[in-house]
Amino acid sequence: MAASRARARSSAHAIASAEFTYSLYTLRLLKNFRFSRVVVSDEVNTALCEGRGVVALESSIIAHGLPAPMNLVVANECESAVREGGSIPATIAVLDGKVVVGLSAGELERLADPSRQVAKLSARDLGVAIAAGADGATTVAGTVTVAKSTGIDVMATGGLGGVHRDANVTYDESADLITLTHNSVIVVASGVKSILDIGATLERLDTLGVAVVGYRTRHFPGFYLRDSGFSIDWSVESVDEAAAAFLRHREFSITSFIVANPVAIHHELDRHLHDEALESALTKTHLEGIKGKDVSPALLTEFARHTAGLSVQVNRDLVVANAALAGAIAASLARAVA
Ligand code: PSU
Ligand code: MN
Repeated sequence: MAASRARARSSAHAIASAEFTYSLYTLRLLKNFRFSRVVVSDEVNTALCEGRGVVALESSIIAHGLPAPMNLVVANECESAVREGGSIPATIAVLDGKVVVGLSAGELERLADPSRQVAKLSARDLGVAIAAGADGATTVAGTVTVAKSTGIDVMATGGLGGVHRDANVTYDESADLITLTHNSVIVVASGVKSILDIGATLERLDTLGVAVVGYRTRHFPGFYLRDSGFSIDWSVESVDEAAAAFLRHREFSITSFIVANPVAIHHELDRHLHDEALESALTKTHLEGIKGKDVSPALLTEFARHTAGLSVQVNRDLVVANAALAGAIAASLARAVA
């Protein structure tokens, strides 16, 4: 008797949850139809509907941040790393004026092809690029914006944009920062790029109310280096702790939640070489009068030249590690809200 009641209860529950999943599917289909400028891949769509972990990956690092042909290799490595972490990767870009969430292998290749000049799309560029029917690769700001509107809670990148060293004169502060004030997602990054004014960037993140926690560290990472010299107030010791802290954060704030993950010990750049390369990169871009969205790619390129490619290898190692960690955090988050 008791057993049959339990069976009835559990089958009622199964029907209710099937209906719920079904209505989520319908909702998402309708949404896709209504906003047909956004194309979510079948795999990502199914994962979202089933409540599995999904990680958004940016594409500006592929099109503008890393040299070909290694950029495509890294893009694929990031996707595999997310899968190994237990989640589904969704690399995001704009192709022929459509926002694609979950690029196919062919689409990734197209984006990584250096002979195609794809635009660098921050959040403000999305609508204009779509209307123009353009191709574009999304920065952290662009990616987070699309991720949030698609229902993806976690993204991974190499290093966030931030306040540039001469910002007191140029006002050059990446739109990544302001975008993190109104998109409640987890962003896994190895801190901010070391070409920036890291202290000023941390102050801005504080002012803007963006949460920052170190992953097993209280030292804020310096992108190519494990330690930027700045400390962080909070750290988490596991992916479950990161997911739980984000869920609590989201109850009180609409801002993003940065998980700062330092590059592995054996992979960091030699500090002396780093400082030399930085000096040289800053001088060169200043002398050449490089401005706007070309600043970050130009600094990264000069860094690579000065370190004979070592910096690119470090960038690769750290972004793949961040994708793996993001995959594990997204899976934990999915379990926590199931
Ligand atoms: N992380 C990397 N390499 C990159 C970037 C991040 O390891 O190239 C990109 C991201 O897309 C980030 C952008 O949003 O650089 C910042 O550019 P800007 O400073 O112009 O906002
Ligand atoms: Mn800028």
